[in-house]
Amino acid sequence: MVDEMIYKSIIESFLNNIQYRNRTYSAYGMIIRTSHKSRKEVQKQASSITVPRPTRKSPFFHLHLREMKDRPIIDVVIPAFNEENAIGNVLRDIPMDWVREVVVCNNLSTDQTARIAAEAGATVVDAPIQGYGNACLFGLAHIAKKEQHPDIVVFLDADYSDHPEQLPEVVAPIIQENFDLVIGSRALGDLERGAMTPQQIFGNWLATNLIQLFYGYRFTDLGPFRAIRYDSLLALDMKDKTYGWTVEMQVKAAKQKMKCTEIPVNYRVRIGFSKVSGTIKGTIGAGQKILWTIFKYL
Ligand SMILES: Nc1nc2c(ncn2[C@@H]2O[C@H](COP(=O)(O)OP(=O)(O)OP(=O)(O)O)[C@@H](O)[C@H]2O)c(=O)[nH]1
Ligand SMILES: [Mg+2]
Repeated sequence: MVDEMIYKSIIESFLNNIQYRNRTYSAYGMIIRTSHKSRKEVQKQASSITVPRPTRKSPFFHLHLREMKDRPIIDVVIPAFNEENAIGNVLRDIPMDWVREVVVCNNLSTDQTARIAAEAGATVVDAPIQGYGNACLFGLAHIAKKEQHPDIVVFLDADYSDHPEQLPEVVAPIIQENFDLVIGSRALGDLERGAMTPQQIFGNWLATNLIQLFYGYRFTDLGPFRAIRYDSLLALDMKDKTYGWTVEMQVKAAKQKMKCTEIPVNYRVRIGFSKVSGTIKGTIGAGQKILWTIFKYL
């Protein structure tokens, strides 16, 4: 009987999670340090921010940003492995008036990814070791060398699944409400049919519920599109070299009691060939890594 009730509540919770919108988080009845807002609220908040309209050529670019309140320096990190058909679209859609530098972390691509990214104005950093986390670490090493560190780092994927034009919405809670970490949640936004596999949806549900259970933080996704204050990112001391990267960030942020939130982001079917979620090996490998990472930091 008890088993049946537990089973029912797990199924209900899972179904709640795949309804993707307007969910009542009080249903989970756990500590909710993450806060969720409706898309309208988020868009309104983002549109009310005064953002820099700098020309990147200006020698006083940083000075302007520093001097003016609410004008943070934002750098974007994009891990990319053989994304020649997608990377140009991603770079085109990033609202560059919000961003100082876009760092494409080219992870041993054998196609034209690096050339296309450079031609589109991004800084291309070569990550000579395969792995999502590795690519991000190389991108961050490049940023760390800069004289002027950013205030915020935004991560997003190179396969054009994310909607880069939502960047202002993703950074808004950091700028306006002093959050440390903002996760772009695909579970709260519009998900194009087929953009995520059922295994991915289930994996995210499981991982976020385990984080809630063990760390007391309520997330709904481990999505790649996210923003974090640079000093908070340094405090996390990120280590993961593969697909534990996103979950490591969330688990460590929860452990350090950082101020975290989520905003709804849209997600579409990727351009190009699936490398992780579309393959059995990739799905099992990423799943294992994610679960292992959750338990590792307990
Ligand atoms: N698979 C893989 N992706 C990498 C690597 N380095 C960087 N990436 C990039 O990391 C991002 C996420 O990888 P994806 O292959 O899109 O993973 P996914 O979104 O889980 O699954 P699919 O989009 O279905 O393949 C993409 O921008 C990749 O180009 C790497 O070593 N392996
Ligand atoms: Mg992808």
